[in-house]
Amino acid sequence: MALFERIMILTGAGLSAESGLSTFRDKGGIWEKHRIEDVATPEAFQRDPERVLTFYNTRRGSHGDVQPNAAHRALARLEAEYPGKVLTVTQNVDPLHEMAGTKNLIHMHGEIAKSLCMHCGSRAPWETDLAVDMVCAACDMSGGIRPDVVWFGEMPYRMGEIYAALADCDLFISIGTSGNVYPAAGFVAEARSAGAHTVELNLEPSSGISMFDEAIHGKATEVVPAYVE
Ligand code: BJW
Repeated sequence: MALFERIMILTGAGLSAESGLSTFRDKGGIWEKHRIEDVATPEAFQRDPERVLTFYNTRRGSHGDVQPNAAHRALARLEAEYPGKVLTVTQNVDPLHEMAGTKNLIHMHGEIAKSLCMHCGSRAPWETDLAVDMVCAACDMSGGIRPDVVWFGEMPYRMGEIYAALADCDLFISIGTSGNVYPAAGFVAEARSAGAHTVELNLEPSSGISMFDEAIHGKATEVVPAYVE
């Protein structure tokens, strides 16, 4: 791989598919079994918190003993060994990047292993199933504990840092994402207009394929190690 000074990597559900986690929009994916409006919006939580918490308790359960795959490990090695700067921004709420050893990481859609109190904004490790009547240990209020994930209509996390990195990167690599959800789907255009070389590594061409200078299609565990090593 040519030497770039600042690499930004955007990852999505396809990266964790071979670790056994479902993607959202593929055949058999999460949104085939659940309607977004029922489980992944603030309005859904207001209307029927029990339903939303059941959905996330089940999801968190399925994350129980997942392990990083060869693609997560290749990205962690890249960060550790690359002479330039590498920032990984993930849309995934699983902990597989950090389990593989990635350190310079932004979870823009939050983390399923944490809970968030809507009353006081405090976060806590999420150790038992969440319930509607849980009391926040920080503010003593009940009824506001939710998973620390970003739902439709909410602002993804750390956007200022992400846009600054996009304006500054010279290589942008998008991995395992369908390019359907904004603002992440717009990152390739930002990076490109800042002059970065843009690369897609995905099972199939994403919705943003025309914005990429280079694309390699195949399974993440095959194409990611081959590209970054
Ligand atoms: C493999 C593989 C293998 C498979 N190897 N590859 C019009 C109307 C209303 C709203 C909007 C609108 N237009 C835009 C919006 C905004 C909305 C949005 O984008 N909606 C679209 C649906 C149109 N976005 C938002 O509301 C966001 N907030 C926002 O915009 O705030 C305002 C703002 C403005 C400006 C700047 C900043 C902010 C919030 C979005 C929150 C998304 N949340 C979720 C749920 C998180 C919690 C949870 O996990 O439950 O995030 S939705 C879901 O989609 C999840 C994912 O992170 C996200 C992206 O999915 P991803 O990762 O791309 O997965 P898939 O399944 O789509 O694709 C997988 C890919 O992998 C496929 O291409 C496969 O081929 C590939 N693959 N196996 C390699 N083995």
